[in-house]
Amino acid sequence: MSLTRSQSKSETLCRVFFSEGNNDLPKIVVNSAWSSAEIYLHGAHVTHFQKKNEPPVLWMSQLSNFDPKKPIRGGIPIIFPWFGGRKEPMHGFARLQAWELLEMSYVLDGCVQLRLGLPEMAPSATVPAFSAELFVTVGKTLAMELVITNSSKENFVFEDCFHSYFAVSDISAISITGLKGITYIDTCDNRAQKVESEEEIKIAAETDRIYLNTSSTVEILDPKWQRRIRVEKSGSLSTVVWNPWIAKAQRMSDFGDEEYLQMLCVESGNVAENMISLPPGKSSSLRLELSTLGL
Ligand code: TA6
Repeated sequence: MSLTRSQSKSETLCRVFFSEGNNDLPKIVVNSAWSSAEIYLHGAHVTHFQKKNEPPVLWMSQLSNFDPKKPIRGGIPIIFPWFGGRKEPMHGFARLQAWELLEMSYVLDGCVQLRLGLPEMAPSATVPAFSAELFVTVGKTLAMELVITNSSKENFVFEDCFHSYFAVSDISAISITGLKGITYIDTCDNRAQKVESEEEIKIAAETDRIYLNTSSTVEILDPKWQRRIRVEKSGSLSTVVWNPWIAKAQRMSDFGDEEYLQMLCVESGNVAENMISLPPGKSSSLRLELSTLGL
């Protein structure tokens, strides 16, 4: 196969290889000119993204399971076709399935794009025939796109979400911007609906908020690490902000008791009132791009 000059240049700037990850689960390792990333086929789960000479962007629990029947704790779980625990399994089945690598391509300026597919599943009473593909582009930023196609003859109502876990220096030192004035469901207060009043949100207790009807870019300001993590999205109307704090962290077996101090979830999707109703033959696209900047 002859490579174009730019492609061969991209190939020299970026290396992709397969390896046996934790518990011998297959993973793909990407080393670009600017960053590194790891993606497990289990759940098409991005478990690592880090810019050179910077702290990791994504957080992983030291106690995470790597069991084909359990979700990985940390990174970016793919939540589909439902969010939350109203049905089993919690947060849907997509993050528990073995996805397949369908394509790998070098895109310009030394980035690489992976296309992964969720193997076809038999339709059920609640989930009609669909296809799901995930695109992951690794370079100066981490870009992801979840494309769901309704291949049935009926409406497909579902929720989708990139449940991103971010690494922070110290939960008490960071703040979150971009959500002022947005209505949210406070799941720590009987799902009361409230309006965000803070320009810079601080975390000082268990926090579990579903912000609705917002396509805003969110930033996590981290003064101790002198950086901002920018969470840009499209095709998403919901943003979830979650930190389990002390008691909930202690209740989770795959989450260290002290780990809440160095993580924060800012999740990008379409959940609750923002769930998607996809007509037959149509596709939806949920996009996320993560970047880091100085403070
Ligand atoms: O996104 C917030 C949330 O729904 C929390 O309520 C908490 O349950 C979290 O997701 C983690 O869910 P998981 O199933 O990954 O333990």
